[in-house]
Amino acid sequence: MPSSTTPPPAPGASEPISLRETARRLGVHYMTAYRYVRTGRLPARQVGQEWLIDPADLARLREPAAAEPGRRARRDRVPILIDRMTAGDEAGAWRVIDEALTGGQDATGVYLDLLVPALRGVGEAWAAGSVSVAGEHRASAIAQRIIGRLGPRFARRGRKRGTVVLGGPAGEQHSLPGALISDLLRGRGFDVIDLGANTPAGSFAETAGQAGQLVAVIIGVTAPGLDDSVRAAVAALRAAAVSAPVLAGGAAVTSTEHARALGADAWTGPDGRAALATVDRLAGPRAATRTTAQAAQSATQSAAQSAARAGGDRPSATDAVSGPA
Ligand code: B12
Repeated sequence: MPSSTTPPPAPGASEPISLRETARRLGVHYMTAYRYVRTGRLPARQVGQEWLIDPADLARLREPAAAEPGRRARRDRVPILIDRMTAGDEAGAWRVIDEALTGGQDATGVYLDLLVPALRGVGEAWAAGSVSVAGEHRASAIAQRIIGRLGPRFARRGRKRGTVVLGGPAGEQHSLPGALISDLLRGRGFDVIDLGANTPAGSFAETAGQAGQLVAVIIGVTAPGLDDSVRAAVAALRAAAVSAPVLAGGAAVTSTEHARALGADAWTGPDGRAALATVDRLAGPRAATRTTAQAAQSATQSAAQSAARAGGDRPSATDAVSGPA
């Protein structure tokens, strides 16, 4: 046994090192090194009370900062958030969000440029088998908590621009996309009634029928194979003589043509920003005096512009404006 005055032997080059040794090697305060670990920036495993770090990870931690400081750090948050969410580390996941907010990203940016890509990343990892079903569920639960904490930031005072009713149709289990879109719409001054996932067709009609100053009903579908369910919701809205435009959106509705084939008046467009632009157009100054068909035509143009801007494998603008309103 070494005496208490003898310094501990230096660990071998590849042996795991303590947090204190990590801080010393990085030239940072112990608490800074601890924050790197808690935010997932530095991989570590906990043995009893102690964190152990692979020295090779210190080099990886230094490299990105040296290469491209600002931009790199922001893009690097998505994989860190995926890592924290799938590990079930709510505090660590929140720290990533908090860093983004204190770094100047607004709540809309946090949703669309951090949380949405992270959720998609979780899905890819699950599909590739590198994250288990349990990991995906842990990540979903943490996403729900993050949305709960960020939601109040979207509250707007003053006169509302009208009401949007949205939800997932019967059979749809994904509620997070609708919760995100709801907050974003609230942030633009709308009252939003989010019916959540798995909404019976008749409940869309009942809610829309009771809503004051209804701007639009959005049926959001993420899971594939639910076209009939969307058709049933649209049919119930028509049967109840709801006069506001019915939009179909979400990852499983891919074009204006698709939305119309489901009976909807228009498509939200391919992503969250497009959906906001589409609803904004509907609620424009002349919205109150327009017919459903005119409003839907306007929404279609907005979706087309957004699809064209999104580019890549998104549907083309021609696709989005084809066919009569
Ligand atoms: C979390 C999750 C779940 C959770 C949902 C928890 C919850 N409370 O929401 C659970 C575990 C329940 C789940 C279940 C399933 N899931 Co899932 N899930 C996901 C995951 C990882 C994240 C979903 C999410 O919130 N995304 C973030 C949102 C905001 O992104 P987004 O969908 O792209 O939304 C944008 C657009 O849709 C757009 N938008 C435009 N207008 C509008 C309007 C509205 C109203 C909305 C909502 C959106 C919208 O704006 C959004 C923001 O830009 C995705 C991965 C992914 N790529 O998204 C898989 C994913 C969607 N799931 C998938 C699958 C296969 C399933 C299951 C069928 C699995 C199974 N075998 O049981 C079931 C579905 C059952 C059902 N019938 O619904 C696949 C779908 C593949 C496909 N397209 O064919 C995905 C893509 C995973 C994958 N890579 O394969 N899932």
